[in-house]
Amino acid sequence: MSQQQPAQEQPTEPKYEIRMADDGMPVASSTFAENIDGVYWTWITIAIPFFLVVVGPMIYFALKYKRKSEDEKTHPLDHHLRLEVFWTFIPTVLVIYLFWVGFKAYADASVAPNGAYEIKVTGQMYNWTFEYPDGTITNELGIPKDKPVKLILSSSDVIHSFFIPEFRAKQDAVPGLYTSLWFQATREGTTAVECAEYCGDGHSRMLTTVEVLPSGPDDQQGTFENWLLNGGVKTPLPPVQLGEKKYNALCMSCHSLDGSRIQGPSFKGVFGRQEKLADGTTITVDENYIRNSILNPQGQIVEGYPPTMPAFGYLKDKDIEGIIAFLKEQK
Ligand code: HEC
Ligand SMILES: [Cu+2]
Repeated sequence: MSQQQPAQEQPTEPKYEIRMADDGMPVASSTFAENIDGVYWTWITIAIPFFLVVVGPMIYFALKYKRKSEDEKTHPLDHHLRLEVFWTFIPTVLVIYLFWVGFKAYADASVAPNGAYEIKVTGQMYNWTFEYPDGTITNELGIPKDKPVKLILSSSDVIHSFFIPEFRAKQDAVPGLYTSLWFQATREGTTAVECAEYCGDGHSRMLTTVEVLPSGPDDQQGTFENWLLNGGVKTPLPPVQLGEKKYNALCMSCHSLDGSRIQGPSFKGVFGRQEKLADGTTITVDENYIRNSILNPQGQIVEGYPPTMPAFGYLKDKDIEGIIAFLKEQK
């Protein structure tokens, strides 16, 4: 059923890019990211030499002093107080030091500063929604640079985990519970947001982006405030592009563009298609059918598919029109 498409016909992949630093880690793009990397490198630099110093001689001695026969005498020396005090003392000091390093970084990363900008985040199989204080709802996070931001997370189905690798920030999103996560971004640009808790077969595609914008007046192009005023876009998009953006954020995990079946029917050639429904009737896919499928997916179920599509009641008319325009393009 799934056909290979020539490369140029592939849908343009959304950019879920993570910028990488020279040390092999994602670029540290939040105020506490370097602290957290510091903990990591402290542990690594202490753990690797200790591992070698302990395990190396252990293997060597185990081989060298292996008891060769039943009547071979073991060495009478089995205790050395000074040596034991010595090798108990050093690890104790080290462990206390490592605890302190880790605890301090954890405490800094856990407590949001007063007055942080609050955004409500909801995880759902398989997308994220962000709700801003002014009521704007988006599927891609936009935040001001150099300002503390606090996310209040929850989930409408199973446990997800909200993860921004560049920020070294991760927190579970749990149904029926609010958790929180804060950070202050230090670098402009766009980076990936991942789901870090296996949540179902669309988990690996539960991706979105966070765009860090300079803070400034809301009538100035390119600022976070202007972005928010425009409903979460830098410049208002033409319908097809808006639809593509919504598709990437909300529908891609279940509907392909290349004819292959994921959870739902492919959108390849969807517009104008004759569809057999579970109740035995046949319909033609038109604007109203698509609109109803988005707002009330349980109303008409395509035959042979499970009724698992969530409703997207919060989408604005403009978004739905964009999606319809985008689907018409999928010939
Ligand atoms: C969790 C998976 C899932 C997501 C996410 C999802 N859908 Fe669906 N969708 C389905 C399934 C399963 C069906 C088939 C059963 C049905 O008709 O409800 C379906 C059916 C449809 C249909 C009818 C298709 C046809 O061939 O008749 C349309 C249109 C549709 N979805 C649009 C969307 C749009 C637009 C989005 C994003 C805003 C979306 N869906 C997101 C699972 C999903
Ligand atoms: Cu998830």
